[in-house]
Amino acid sequence: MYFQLKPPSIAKIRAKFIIEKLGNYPRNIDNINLFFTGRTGAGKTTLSNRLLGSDYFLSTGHQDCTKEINLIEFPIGLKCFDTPGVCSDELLENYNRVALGINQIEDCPIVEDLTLARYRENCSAPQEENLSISEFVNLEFQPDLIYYLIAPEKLFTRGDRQYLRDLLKFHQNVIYVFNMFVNKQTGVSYFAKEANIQDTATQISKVHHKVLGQHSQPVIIGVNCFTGEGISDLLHQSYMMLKGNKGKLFKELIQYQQQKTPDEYVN
Ligand SMILES: Nc1nc2c(ncn2[C@@H]2O[C@H](COP(=O)(O)OP(=O)(O)OP(=O)(O)O)[C@@H](O)[C@H]2O)c(=O)[nH]1
Ligand SMILES: [Mg+2]
Repeated sequence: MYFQLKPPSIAKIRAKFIIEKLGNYPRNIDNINLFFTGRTGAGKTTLSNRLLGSDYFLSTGHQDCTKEINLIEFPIGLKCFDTPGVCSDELLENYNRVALGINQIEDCPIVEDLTLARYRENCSAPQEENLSISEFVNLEFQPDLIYYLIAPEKLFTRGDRQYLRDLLKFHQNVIYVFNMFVNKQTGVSYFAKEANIQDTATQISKVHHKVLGQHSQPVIIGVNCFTGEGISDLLHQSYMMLKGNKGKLFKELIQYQQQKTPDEYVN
């Protein structure tokens, strides 16, 4: 075959409009601190890149095994934090815990300082700062919303459950994002079996109910961080969870995408 024509990806087009809207947003919003957390390799950095439509981290080679706390700052007041992964290395997990303001794991090296890498639009390299824990705490980056990335084929084991228990004691605005891995060439989903997905969801629900009570329903959604499928649902759930002025930004992002995507797709 000489030519292989593929239709454009709607998910990619939509992601492009997120960054466009954030760049032209007409007014400042209340500060929104959005955190990405989850197990090492679950897809935190890939999702932040896909969501923000720009390969911020890839360009500097920081995407694999994030060790610093990476912060993307948008002039309108949105801050996105990509944190070190949990459940692989206890020291890395303690960095994650410090970033989110939760208790560190005892009996393992305690973190006393950290590196915050700030990425800003149009800057090729991040600005890195070494901060003591108290200096970091004084910056008051309280999470408004947390995307908890989960690779369901890896299940939700004891370490994950312990981490989630600790997280929920401090923060309740958590969206559980199942990253449905796809083959990068074909875009076809693989790995996670229905039973894995069910089992992981059940384990999460148990911990969630135990810490927050039976009335609190966990918000679990499926996305593919690589292709961007499911991101519209993620934005919608973010709007529902944040509500008020902060939630409005997500609503406007969805509306902007809905307005612009059909024309761009046809073109
Ligand atoms: N094949 C495939 N690879 C994916 C997909 N999503 C993410 N990946 C890859 O999985 C690897 C890990 O993803 P990352 O986004 O770096 O994971 P992370 O959660 O940021 O990991 P840490 O920073 O180490 O905690 C990367 O090499 C991604 O390219 C997918 O849908 N399909
Ligand atoms: Mg990462």
